[in-house]
Amino acid sequence: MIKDTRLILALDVTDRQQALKIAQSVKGHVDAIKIGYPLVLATGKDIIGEIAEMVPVIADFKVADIPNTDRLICEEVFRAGADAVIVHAFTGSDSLNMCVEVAEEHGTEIYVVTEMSHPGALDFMQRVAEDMAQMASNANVAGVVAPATRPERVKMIRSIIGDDMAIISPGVGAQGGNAADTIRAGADWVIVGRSIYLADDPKQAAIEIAKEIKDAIDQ
Ligand code: OMP
Repeated sequence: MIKDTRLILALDVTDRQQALKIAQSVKGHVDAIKIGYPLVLATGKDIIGEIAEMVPVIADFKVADIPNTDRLICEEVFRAGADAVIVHAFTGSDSLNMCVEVAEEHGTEIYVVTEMSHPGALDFMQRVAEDMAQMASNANVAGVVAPATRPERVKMIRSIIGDDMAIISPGVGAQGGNAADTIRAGADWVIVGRSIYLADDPKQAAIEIAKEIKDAIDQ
């Protein structure tokens, strides 16, 4: 992914025309568009390729299965045109390594979930998040997903994975996180959904968040 605006749009709408219209309008103002189950189940997997023609696509299928099933899923998603896939870490290193192998064959990327951004992540995930970040750093992944709702955890995860891997961070806006704090904590990209796609003017909303990010970097 090319690091420019450092903003990723989570396009969790379920209407094809609306999705394509928003994707077109934010083109050039976000570095990637993350799409997942809501949009793909509602419209079909061809939407992946259609959006990827405009903006790089991160397919958020939070892949979490045995290695063989993970391989079949990743192959389908990359064949559909995705530039990256988000994979869960809790299934272990053999599952993760299989996703990485498929990504290498396609010249694409894998991002691994460490600790999620919602309150329920404290029930189980946070206890093993650092181990999962360590496992991700031992695999040849492009980066990890870490919570913008807890910038101190972004900082902790950055200290584990070092500077060679990216952190993409959801939870800004609707979930209460702040883009500038997240970038200052060590995230490379923030992921924003509702605050952009529910805005009256999604393009303007993206421009404003990208400016917040730029100001935080320039400070
Ligand atoms: P908003 O809360 O609307 O900004 O959307 C956040 C997006 O990031 C949604 O697509 C979530 O599914 C996703 N996400 C999280 O919110 N928290 C996480 O811990 C991980 C993800 C993700 O993997 O993208």
